[in-house]
Amino acid sequence: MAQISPSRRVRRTPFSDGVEAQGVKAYTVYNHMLLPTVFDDVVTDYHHLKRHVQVWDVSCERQVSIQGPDARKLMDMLSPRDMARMAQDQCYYVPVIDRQGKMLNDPVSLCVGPDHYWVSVADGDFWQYACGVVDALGLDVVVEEPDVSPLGIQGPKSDDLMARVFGDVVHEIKFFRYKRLAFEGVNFVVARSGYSKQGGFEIYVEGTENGMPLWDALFAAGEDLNVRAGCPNLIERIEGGLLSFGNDINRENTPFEAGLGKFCNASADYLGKQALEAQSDPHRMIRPIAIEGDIPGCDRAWPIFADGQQVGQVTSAARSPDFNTNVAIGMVANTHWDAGTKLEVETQVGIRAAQVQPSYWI
Ligand code: THG
Repeated sequence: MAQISPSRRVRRTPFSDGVEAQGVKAYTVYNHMLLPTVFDDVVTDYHHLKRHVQVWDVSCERQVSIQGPDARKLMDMLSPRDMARMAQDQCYYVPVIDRQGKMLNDPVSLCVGPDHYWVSVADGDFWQYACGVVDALGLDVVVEEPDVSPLGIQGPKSDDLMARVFGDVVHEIKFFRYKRLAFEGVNFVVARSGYSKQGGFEIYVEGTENGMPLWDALFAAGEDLNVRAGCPNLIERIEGGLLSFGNDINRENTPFEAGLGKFCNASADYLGKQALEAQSDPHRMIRPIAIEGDIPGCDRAWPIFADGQQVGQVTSAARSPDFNTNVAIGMVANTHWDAGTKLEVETQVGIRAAQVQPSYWI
C-alpha cells in the first residue's frame, strides 16, 4: 500500500510522538485523525494484547461536547436510547440515527456534568449533524470538539498498570462507569471501557500538553508488566463482536439490523422514531460467521451466497490463531441467519465455505 501523506488535515494526536517512537507500522485515518493499526504485526499485537497490557492512542475517538440548558433535550433527539436513568458517572453506548431510522454513528456518551455530555464518536461527522439539529430546533446548547483525547489501557494486566499510576481506586471503577482521577495534579475522566474484550480503561486526556507526560509515566510504571504500545486489533475485535461503524454497519442499516435493538428504548420523541419503529422487525442482522480456507484482507464487502442467491455480505474477517478458523462479521438475511447455516462467501480471490456461528468467540 502507498503511504499516507502527512498534512494538517490528517490530524496528529497528543501521543503521536510516543506512537512513532514505539515503531508504529501502519495508520488509518478516523475522524480526520491518525489511528495506529499495527505495531509489530497484527498477530503478534493480538497475542500481546491477550496476555499483557497495551497503551492505545485512540485520540481519534473524538469527544463532541454538548453543553447548555438544552443538552439533555439534544441528546434525547439524537438517539433512541433512553437517557433518563443515565447516572452521573455512567457511559452509555448509544446508536445515533437519521430521520429514516438509519445509523449515523454508534458513540459512547458520558454525562460529565450538569447539562453537559461528551459524545465519544465513531468515524463520521457527528458534530456537523448535531450543529444542524441545534439550529433546526433552536436549542440553547453549545456543540464543540474540546481538546480531549482518549488513551486506551487494554489487556489482562490493565488493572495492575492503572493502579500504579492512578492508585488502587481504579479497582473500584465498574464496567462503563468512570471516576475523575488525578495525574500530576490534573484530573481526568477514567472509565472502565474500551474497544477490546480483554478488559481495561479509557483515560480521557484533557489538554494536549498532558499527553506525553502521562504516556511516558505509563510506560515507566509498566516495564515489568511487558507494557507496550498497541491499538484496536482487527482479529480480537472480530472475535469479540465489536462493531466497526463504516465497516460492519453504515447508513444503510438500522440499529435493529446492527443488533443494537436493546438500546432503542426511549419512550419520548426522538428524530427518526416513527421510521425506526416501523423497522423494528429486521429482515437481516449482524452475525458471527466462520470462514474456511485461506482468505485475503477484507477491504470490501464479500457477498454471501446460499441456495443460489445472495443472502448477505461479510464486512470484517481475519484468521484467528486462538480459534483456528477465520472469524468474521457479516449481515445475513433472516432466511439464513440461524446458527449452523452453511453459506458461501465470495472473496476477491475465490469462494469459501462458511457457517453462521451461535455466538462470538469471546
Ligand atoms: N470507546 C470510546 N469511544 C469510542 C469507542 C470506544 N468511539 C468510537 C467507537 N469506539 C464506538 N463504537 C463502539 C463499539 C463498541 C463498544 C464501544 C464503542 C463497546 N461495546 C461493548 C460490547 O459490545 O461488548 C459494551 C456495550 C454495552 O454493553 O454498553 O464497548 O471503544 N470511548
